[in-house]
Amino acid sequence: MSDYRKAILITYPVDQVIKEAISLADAAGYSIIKTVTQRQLIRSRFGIGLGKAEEVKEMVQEIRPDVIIFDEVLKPTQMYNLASLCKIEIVDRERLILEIFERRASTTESQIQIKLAQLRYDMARAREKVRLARAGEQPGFYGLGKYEADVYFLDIRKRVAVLKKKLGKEETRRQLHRDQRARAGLPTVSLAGYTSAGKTTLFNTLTGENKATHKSVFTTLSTFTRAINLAGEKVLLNDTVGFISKLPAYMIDAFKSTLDELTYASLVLLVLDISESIEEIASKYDSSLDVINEFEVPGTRLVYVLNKVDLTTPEDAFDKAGQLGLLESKRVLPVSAKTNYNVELLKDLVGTMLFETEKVKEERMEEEA
Ligand SMILES: Nc1nc2c(ncn2[C@@H]2O[C@H](COP(=O)(O)OP(=O)(O)OP(=O)(O)O)[C@@H](O)[C@H]2O)c(=O)[nH]1
Ligand SMILES: [Mg+2]
Repeated sequence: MSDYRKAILITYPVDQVIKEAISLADAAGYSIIKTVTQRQLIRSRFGIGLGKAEEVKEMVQEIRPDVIIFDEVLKPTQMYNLASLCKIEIVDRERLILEIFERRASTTESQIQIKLAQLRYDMARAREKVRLARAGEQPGFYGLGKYEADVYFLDIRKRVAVLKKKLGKEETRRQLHRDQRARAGLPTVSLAGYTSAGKTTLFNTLTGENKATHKSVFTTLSTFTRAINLAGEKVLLNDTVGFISKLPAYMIDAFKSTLDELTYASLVLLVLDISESIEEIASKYDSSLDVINEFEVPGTRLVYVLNKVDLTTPEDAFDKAGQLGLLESKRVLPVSAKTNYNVELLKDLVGTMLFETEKVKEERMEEEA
């Protein structure tokens, strides 16, 4: 595809990591023409070691890519150092994810969230430039003096405040919906999990919807809710934004209002792509737990959906779930959102859990009354 920009990728020497970085790059419109790996990407000066950085510099001169993609979140100084050495633009993992979100954001809320995340990203880098300029390590701030730099910060701060206010309004709107649902007494089930685990495919299977699904990362960037029937009762089902590893906390923050649904959900279906290697599954599971913990979802409200079992076997799925220590919970089910395997069973499980816990709650309330 001709509108793809050419990139050199710097990443870790681990197959799954390389694969993910390439698919992130692809989703942001870059094609990788060369991959450089190193075991350590968080060294202080350039992220990579000096020798490796020199190698990359030569490579850049030789193959003339448009950018270097660096598969870690770089500090502004590291990014500046590497860019100056190689004389090329650096897109770190954070920037890359922002670029994908920017391309995909379609709802007002997600657009505001992206804009906010971008301003924070720019602000951190501008601060660093000012610091370097003051330390005499870098000439002026975009050729501007201290006064102009202050004006620039003030301007960003104002824009952040305006966006936050807008986002607040969206949150209020969402909260109103939530209150209405709560008043209607409808339990909510949220689908959560790493990007591409198959959340939306399962959402479509359960609701009969036709929301976009794709093999590419971050297909879904906003939450949808639909009502379904479980055990003869009406239940609301939520699809959410996918998770990814190595994300700075403020990115989770930017999506907090969307992911807030997790806090309010009666149950969270944690969707795992069980067809992947155990290492891959384990690392994605860890990243997912990090996010889920941010939203204070207790373990007892989690159901583990071992999705894409059509690409492997139920035995293999249970074996992997066992290695993750999930079997004791008894809330584990291999399913295929694609072939519908065990989807009815999943509905039964969720229905039982919801309405049994509801019953237990009612009984407890009656006891207390
Ligand atoms: N073989 C197989 N493929 C599946 C299954 N479920 C989903 N997929 C595929 O996995 C890819 C990702 O599916 P999505 O439903 O878009 O994943 P998601 O979790 O919503 O991803 P994000 O929205 O990016 O967070 C798509 O290509 C789906 O067709 C399954 O049960 N079996
Ligand atoms: Mg999705």
